[in-house]
Amino acid sequence: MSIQNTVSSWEQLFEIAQKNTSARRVRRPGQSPSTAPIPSSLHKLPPDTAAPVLLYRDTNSWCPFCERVWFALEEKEIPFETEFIDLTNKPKWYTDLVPTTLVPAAKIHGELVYESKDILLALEERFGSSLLPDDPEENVVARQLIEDVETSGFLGAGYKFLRESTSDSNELANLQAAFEAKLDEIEQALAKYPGPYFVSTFSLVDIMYSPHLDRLAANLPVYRGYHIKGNERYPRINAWFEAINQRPAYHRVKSDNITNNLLLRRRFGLEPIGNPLPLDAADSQSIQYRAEAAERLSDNREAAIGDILKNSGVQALAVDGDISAVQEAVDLHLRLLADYLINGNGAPLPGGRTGGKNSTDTIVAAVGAIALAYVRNRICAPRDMSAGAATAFRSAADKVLASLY
Ligand SMILES: N[C@@H](CCC(=O)N[C@@H](CS)C(=O)NCC(=O)O)C(=O)O
Repeated sequence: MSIQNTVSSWEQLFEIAQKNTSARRVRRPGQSPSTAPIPSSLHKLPPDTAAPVLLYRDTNSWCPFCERVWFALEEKEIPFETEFIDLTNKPKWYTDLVPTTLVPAAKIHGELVYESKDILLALEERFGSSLLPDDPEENVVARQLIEDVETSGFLGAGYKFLRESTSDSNELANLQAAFEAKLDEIEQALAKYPGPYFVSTFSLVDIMYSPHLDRLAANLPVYRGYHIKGNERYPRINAWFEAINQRPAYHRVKSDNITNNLLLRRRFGLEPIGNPLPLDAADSQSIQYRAEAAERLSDNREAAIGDILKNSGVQALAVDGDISAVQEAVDLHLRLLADYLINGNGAPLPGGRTGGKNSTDTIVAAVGAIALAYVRNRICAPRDMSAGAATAFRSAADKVLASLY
C-alpha cells in the first residue's frame, strides 16, 4: 500500500495533537514571529483590561537579557503583552523611545523602564517582592549579588572564552583559566546559603544568571570542547542547574541547546569544533512535548511548507519545472513527522520504507530528507515552540530521516 494512504490528514493530526498538549500560542499572520506564546497568567486579566506590563523584546527570542524579564514575569504570574522588535531593523519609534535603543524595555503601568536588571527590580517594587528575600540581611546580600552579575567580569570572561577568534592554544588556555576562576567564584557564592540557589530561596539572582549560564553550558562543549555540566569542579553549579530545571516558568522561557548552538554559528559565524550535545532523551520521549511539537507543525504547516519550498533547495528536484510533486512530497513527509510525533513511541522506525525503489520513490525520499533536515534545524525555541517540544521535534525528525532510504 502506498505510504500516501497510510499517513493521517493534517486535520486528523492537528486534532489528536491538540488533545495531548495544553500549550497554546497566538497566531500573528504576516508578522515575525508568526506565532507567540501566551503568558501563563493572561487568563487572570479581567476582560477588556490592558495588561499591566508591556514587554519589548527581540523578534527571535534569542536575547538572554529579555529572557530574564520574561522569566520573572512568568514566575511572578504577571499578565503581560509583548511587542517584538526586529533588531536588524529597529523601528524609529523604538530608538526614539528607549535611550539605549537596546532590548529589553518595558512599560510598567505605562511607565518606561529599560535595562534588564532595572526592569526586574521595578517589577519587584510594583508587584510585590516575591523574588527577593524578606530577611533584611539576606535581602542586602541578594541585591549585591545582582549587581555582581553585571560587574564581576563573569559575563565578559565567559563570552570572551566562547567567542574570541583565536586558535592559539596558549591564549585559549588563558581565556579558559580566567573563565574558570569566575565559575569558582559562583561556586563559592552558591555555598553561602543552604539549598541549591544563591540565597535561601529562588530569587532574581538566579534569574540574572540563568540565560547566560544556560547559553555558555550549551555552547562551550561544541565550540571550545569545555563542559560546565557534569564537570566535577562545579558540583554546586550543577545542582543549581538541576533545581532551575524543576521550575515550570523556566521551561516556558528557555532555549534548547541546538537553538543556542545554531545561533552562535549564524549570528557570530563561529565554527563548531565538537559534536552537538545529545538530545535530552526525557524531552524527546515526553508525550506532552511530542504533542506540542506535532500541534505546532500541524497548525503552522502552510508557513512551514512555504518556507521549505522557498529556502531548503528542494526546488532543484522538480522534474520539468513542475513543483507540485515536490510540494506533495514535502507535505507527505511533514505529515509523517507529525504522525510519528503523535503515534510513534520514540523508537527507531524500520528503515528502507520505500521498498523496491524506482526513480520516483527515490526523488520523493530525497525531497523528504531535504525537507526534514531543513526544518529540523530551522525551528527555534522558544520562538516557535517550547525548548522541550523543539527537542522532541528534532529527535523525531532524526528518526524519520534515518528511515527514508
Ligand atoms: N545591559 C542590557 C543589555 C541588553 C542588550 O545587550 N540587548 C541586545 C540584545 S541581546 C540588543 O538590544 N542588541 C541590539 C543592538 O545592539 O542594537 C540589559 O541588561 O538589558
